[in-house]
Amino acid sequence: MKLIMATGNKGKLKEIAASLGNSGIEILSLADFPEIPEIEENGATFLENAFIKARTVAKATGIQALADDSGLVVDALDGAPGVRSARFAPTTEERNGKLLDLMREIPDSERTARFVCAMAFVRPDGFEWSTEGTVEGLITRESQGGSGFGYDPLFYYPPFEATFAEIDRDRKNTVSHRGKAIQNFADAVKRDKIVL
Ligand code: ITT
Repeated sequence: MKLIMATGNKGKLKEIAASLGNSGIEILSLADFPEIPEIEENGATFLENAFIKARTVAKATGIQALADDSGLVVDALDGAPGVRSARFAPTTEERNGKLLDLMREIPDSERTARFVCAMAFVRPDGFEWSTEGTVEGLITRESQGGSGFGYDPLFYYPPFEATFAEIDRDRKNTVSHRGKAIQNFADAVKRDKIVL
């Protein structure tokens, strides 16, 4: 069966494809549908934005869609960058530099943060389902590691004593916000709560 991942983010897509690797699901992405215009993510929450993306893509293609809206929530910054994680600054480098700057004076004990991932599944017949995954960590004082994407080099995960950019994709998927959300999706498919 076909499933469109309603994302243009290659980092997300690789993680999701790795998690659903043996499921028999044929995963397409927005790269396969260049005619779909850019989707405006104007929701107030991760979940609202995930549904905006999944509904738009399911409607435009007539194929069931799964969307991931995610971001980094930093306690010392009152939850920023949050739903604006992708728009915090123009490039990944600038976003990460800006976050490090804003956190410069924050003591170690107050550097707590979490990644949040809301996932929304929408079928063209109107069936909808959603889930959320989170993972707790700390914001580093400098960029550490070269794997992963986005804010991964700044997100220190204490149980692994490493940032998400210092571990490989499969290890990240075992504990990450996205790994948890996609596992919930796979479980729901397995238990026939979602019929693809
Ligand atoms: P799509 O909307 O096309 O899926 P996007 O990159 O715009 O792609 P979001 O709107 O959900 O996605 O923004 C997510 C932001 O949070 C983006 O800047 C990511 O780099 C960051 N982010 C989300 N999950 C992450 C992860 O696992 N590791 C590092 N950064 C992450």
